[in-house]
Amino acid sequence: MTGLIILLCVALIAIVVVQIGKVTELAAKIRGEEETQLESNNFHGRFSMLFLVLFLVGCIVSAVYYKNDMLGYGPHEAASAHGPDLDYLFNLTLFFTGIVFVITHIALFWFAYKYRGQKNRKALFLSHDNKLEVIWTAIPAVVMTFLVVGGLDVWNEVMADVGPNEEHIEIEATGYQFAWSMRYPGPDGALGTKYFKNITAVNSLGIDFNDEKSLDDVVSSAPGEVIKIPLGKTVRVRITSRDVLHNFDLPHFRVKMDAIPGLPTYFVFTPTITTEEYRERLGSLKADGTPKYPEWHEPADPTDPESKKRYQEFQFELACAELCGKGHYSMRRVLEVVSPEEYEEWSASQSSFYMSSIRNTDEDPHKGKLLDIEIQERRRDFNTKVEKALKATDPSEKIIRLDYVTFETGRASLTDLSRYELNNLFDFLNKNKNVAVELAGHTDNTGDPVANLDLSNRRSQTVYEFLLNKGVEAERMSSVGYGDTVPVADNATAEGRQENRRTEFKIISQ
Ligand SMILES: [Cu+2]
Repeated sequence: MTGLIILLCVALIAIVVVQIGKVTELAAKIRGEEETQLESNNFHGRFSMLFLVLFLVGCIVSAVYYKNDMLGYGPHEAASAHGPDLDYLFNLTLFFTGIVFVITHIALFWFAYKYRGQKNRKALFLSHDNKLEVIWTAIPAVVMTFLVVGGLDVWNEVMADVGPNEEHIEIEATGYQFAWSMRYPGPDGALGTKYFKNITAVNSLGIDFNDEKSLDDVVSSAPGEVIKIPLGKTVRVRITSRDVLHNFDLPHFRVKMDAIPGLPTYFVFTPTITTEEYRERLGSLKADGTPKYPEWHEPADPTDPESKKRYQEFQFELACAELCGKGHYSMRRVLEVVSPEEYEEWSASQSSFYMSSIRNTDEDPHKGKLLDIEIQERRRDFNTKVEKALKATDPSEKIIRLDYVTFETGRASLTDLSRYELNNLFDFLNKNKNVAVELAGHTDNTGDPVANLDLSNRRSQTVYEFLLNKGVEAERMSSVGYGDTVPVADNATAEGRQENRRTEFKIISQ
């Protein structure tokens, strides 16, 4: 209905314009061409003055009206250390170009009005004027020099890389169609190397796992995952792309850099405000208790007046600022600035990409070997368990399962990796000279019970001999095979049987 009315209005206006044209033509014929022309000149001259006023007022009013929505104004002060410098440069440029903008527009329309065609007015042909040439070359030259030198100064500061010993956090952003893959350095604080030929379906970044630094790197690729960075710490982002040109854009931090396939770029910045503080700024109140920025106090969900307010739901975002394909929009990621303590806590809770997706798969170059970190972690676990057992009073709590002691199937010979756990046991016995232990072998219930008993006996004996050879006194140890007589889980399931095949030791005296 509305569409029809609009269409009718447009048609009517068109008819009116045509009719006015016809009337003017007729009037011109009656009154003579020249007079009509002069009248038309006067009309257009005045009209251009009116347009000038409306246009300039419109420009200024809209700039003031939308001020709080623009980066650098109202609540949108820069959220990074270098941001204010860039904003200042923008304002400085806006100041000079603003002056030129206003002057040229006034001159343009004023001239159109002042020198409109009039009776007896002759055109002035000004072919050359040295003074004018000098003026309009010199003034822009001086202003431009000022802007360019100031701009270079800011550029050098903003684009400076971190110093060789400067404390910083380095993260990596890899753009691809259509998402960002973020990589964090993990506890060692260093990102591992990567190489495009290593890219596989699982290892989509091509990380080189022969580089020790890669093993603890954390990868966050899911678009819904929040990117966290700590407040007040220098962050260096290594920016790369896997396919086409993308652009790493954090508008609130005034960070923007191309992600180019084959050419790593970077951006260094320091966040100066947390997400929570930025929300408070957006939701701040005036002295009289009314909102400073009312639009941020509207409900975040327009259909639900009870929903949280917009400022409470505010998030910094990472966007791709390069039109990189039809899924371009889906490259948005949320970025959260948190306190350094919260960042540390979050960082420690992340599991490394290598450990969760690569370890012991066919892509793992360290498959079948124990890594130093694993050896240390197992040692820590073992020590915690024995300490607990030493303190325990209940005899059942004095039994410790040797999780990583395993044997060749159906045989009593130790697998190669078992020695690490047995070394832990040896160190424990060596340190606690009063401790005496019983070494026990257990099997599941598959096969002949007599054979199981024999196998468990031989296996516990192997452990006994291993420790004896290392120098533990024979009188502090005994070895027993329990066969399938002491199950700890249900033998009906594969997992249960796996649980039941085990080697344990029990602290007899201490
Ligand atoms: Cu993109």
